[in-house]
Amino acid sequence: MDQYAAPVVWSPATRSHDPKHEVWVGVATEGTEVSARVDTILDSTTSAGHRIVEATSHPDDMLRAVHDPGLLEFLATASDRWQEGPYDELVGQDRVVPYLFPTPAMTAGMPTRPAVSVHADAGRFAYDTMTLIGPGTWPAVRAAADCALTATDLVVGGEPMAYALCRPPGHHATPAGFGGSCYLNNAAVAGQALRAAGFDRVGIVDVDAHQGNGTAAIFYDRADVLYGSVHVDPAAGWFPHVVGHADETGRGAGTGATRNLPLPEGTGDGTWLDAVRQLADWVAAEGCTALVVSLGVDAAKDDPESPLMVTVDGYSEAGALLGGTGLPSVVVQEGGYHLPTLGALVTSYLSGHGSRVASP
Ligand code: SP5
Ligand code: ZN
Repeated sequence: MDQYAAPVVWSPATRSHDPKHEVWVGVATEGTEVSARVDTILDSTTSAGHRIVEATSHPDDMLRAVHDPGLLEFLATASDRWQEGPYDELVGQDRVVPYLFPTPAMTAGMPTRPAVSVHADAGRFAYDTMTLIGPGTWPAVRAAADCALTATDLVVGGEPMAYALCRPPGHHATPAGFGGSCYLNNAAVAGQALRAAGFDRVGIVDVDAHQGNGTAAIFYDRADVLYGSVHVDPAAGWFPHVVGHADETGRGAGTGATRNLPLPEGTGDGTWLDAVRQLADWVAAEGCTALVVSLGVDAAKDDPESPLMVTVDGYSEAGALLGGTGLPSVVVQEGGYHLPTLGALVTSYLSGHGSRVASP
């Protein structure tokens, strides 16, 4: 059988987000979630013979089904509010950075109202200081969601799999919060769109090095969308730090519909693939009729953002395991920051997944 050349859905607008820097432990560090990620993945997938498809614009309904409207409104307007000043003049800084966080530690059950100043209001939605908003952020964020929705359309139309080259990534975006380089949850949007298109039960398998706390939060109480993740153990001091432990398995109607498989630092192919296999078997056994893969390739051994040690062949085997479910699949790009190997890791995953699907 010829290798199945999965469609790669992208948008030039995803390049317009430039984080410029991330404020990490109080220091402005160079951002790792850079637009060159798009170009290297586009180059590799083109060379590997994939069909390159440009995303089309979609309405907001699927975004609104997984996110609070307040988050969408904030993200769409925050940069304009910041540019109105006086931040550029005062501090020479044109990115939206949160200044205070109105967590329960501050509000203590008191009545509160949204802050008028955007630097204070940002903390109503931002949960870290690393995920900055510039003038090009919202067009890219919205285009990334369109990539996920266009890839979903292709799968609904009969493609056995489609890859959404989403950037910025999404799996850390919660119902009403952004962080971890993520603004809107592209994988959750795809999962919701598959449900809306008539797939009864959707499985989301997340192989990014970090647990997708946003996706977990969005579906924690729901039985119709399963979420399973393999990631570096947050209890070992890794992002997202406060969630992603093995005993978090869902709540209410969603009890049992979440699985977290944390792994120790230094874990390589063997143990990591055992966990991916468990998640693939789980979504198939639970009666899912469609699959979303949160494809972070930052579990790779050369990646600067995680201590996992997965190889390029490991990613191909992960693709074969998830493709082996036989489920129609929307594969959504998440993290992955080592530019020299990023493209090869993505094409390796896609070739593994594609080796298990029949051409339409
Ligand atoms: C989507 C995704 O992979 N998000 C990654 C979120 C984890 N980022 C934690 C960053 C920790 C600080 N990294 C230091 C590098 C300074 N630029
Ligand atoms: Zn990650």
